[in-house]
Amino acid sequence: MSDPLVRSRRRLAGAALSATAAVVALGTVLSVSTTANAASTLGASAAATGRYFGTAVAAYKLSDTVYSGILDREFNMITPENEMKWDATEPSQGQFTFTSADQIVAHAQAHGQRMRGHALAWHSQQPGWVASLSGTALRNAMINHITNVATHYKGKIYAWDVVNEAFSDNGDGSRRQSNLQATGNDWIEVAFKTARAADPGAKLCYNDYNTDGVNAKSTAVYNMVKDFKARGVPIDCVGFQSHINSASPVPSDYQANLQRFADLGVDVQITELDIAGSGTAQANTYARVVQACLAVARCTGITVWGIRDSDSWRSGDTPLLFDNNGNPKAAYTSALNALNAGGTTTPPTTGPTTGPTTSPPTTGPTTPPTTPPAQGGCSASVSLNQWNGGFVATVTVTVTAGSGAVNGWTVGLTLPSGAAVTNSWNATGSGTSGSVSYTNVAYNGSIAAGQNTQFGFQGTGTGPAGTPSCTAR
Ligand code: 9MR
Repeated sequence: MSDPLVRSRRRLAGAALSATAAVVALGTVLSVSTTANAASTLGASAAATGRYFGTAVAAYKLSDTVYSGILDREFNMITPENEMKWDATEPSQGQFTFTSADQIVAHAQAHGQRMRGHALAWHSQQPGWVASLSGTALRNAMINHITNVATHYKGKIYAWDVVNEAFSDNGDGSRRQSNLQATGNDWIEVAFKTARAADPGAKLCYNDYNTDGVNAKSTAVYNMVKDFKARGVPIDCVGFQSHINSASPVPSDYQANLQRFADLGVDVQITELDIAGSGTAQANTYARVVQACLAVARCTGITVWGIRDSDSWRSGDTPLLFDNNGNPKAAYTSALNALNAGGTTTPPTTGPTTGPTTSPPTTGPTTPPTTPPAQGGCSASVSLNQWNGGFVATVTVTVTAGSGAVNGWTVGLTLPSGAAVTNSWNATGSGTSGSVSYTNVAYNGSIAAGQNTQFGFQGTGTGPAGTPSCTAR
């Protein structure tokens, strides 16, 4: 008798009643079961809105199967917790060790995870030898460090924390006093330009803590980013560490702060998230942070600073998403639900958004030289990263196979008119324009037959063209 519309309304009413009963009976479980097509891992759920979900990783834990099991199931971005820092990668000047960091990169590549490089220039975790340097020597050491590390990982890094924690907590927006700052206020932009030259495909980020809300420190960073964008200094992203505890709660203007940076034309990311606490309070705070990122279109991802509570640098705060046994906590479910609830879809992932106005041509060979041996048993070739207004030249000096070892070398190059060298590394330079030459330093003069070494220099204008000369001793 009743018409189909009424029958249908009754069915809907009945369904609504059962759903209400389910809410009462199931409580919070309902939010999981009613989310259509909900992804079941953090990484997959973040990917549904074009974002990533990452974690800090320690290389020595990769052999722990509970650890790597969670890592590979849940996370699609990795930040090495310590392995890419200056003390780890250049323990002695000019001697680079990448073993542990390479292990993490290999793991990421084998499991489809992307990498955030951390950190090229930082006042902390510097190797001991850096403490004895200052002025130009320190500036050149920093440039050499960035060039070598970023070159080693060229093409393998989604984003680099180029400079970490360079602003003070004084409340006056000043720079942090550090040995790097003492080399001149331009050290940060030099670091970014150097990183861009070494790996033009990586996004270049500034990363800091206590910048999560609008305050004097974050405003100082904001002004720096604005200035960089105005002057064409390459910067693509800003990282907000977000180490949250009772002394440092989530600011009320967290989302607004992310948004004001995004409005400058950079991506923003939550880079070292951990939230002290437990239970519902902790779970709710995780949801709040996730929601803030999802509400900002250019917030492209979230990284937590470790996997299990026991992996945390602040393990006493139990600040992470998994307990010591690797079981997901309420905070995990809450973060996942918040991700599954969706948000503003981020723009498609692209490469760096600023930088050279013309793509840097690779004018030199990237492989060992193919030039004929020059007099004295060595040859040299240049790999050039050129951008609008500047360049970094990486020179490979190769001792001719079968010619016997050499104990020293000098390479000569010619710079075009208007070009000038600003600094160099792993060699002693003579001249800054026109004809310039570079001679080995103490640790790279002796080279066996068939072996090679590299040095580099940076300058303004157009880099050298043609084949350099090489004289061996
Ligand atoms: O988690 C890192 C810990 O293992 C190191 O001992 C510590 C040393 O400085 O650095 C920790 O990571 C820091 C990160 O690199 C930068 N932001 C603050 C992090 C916590 O101190």
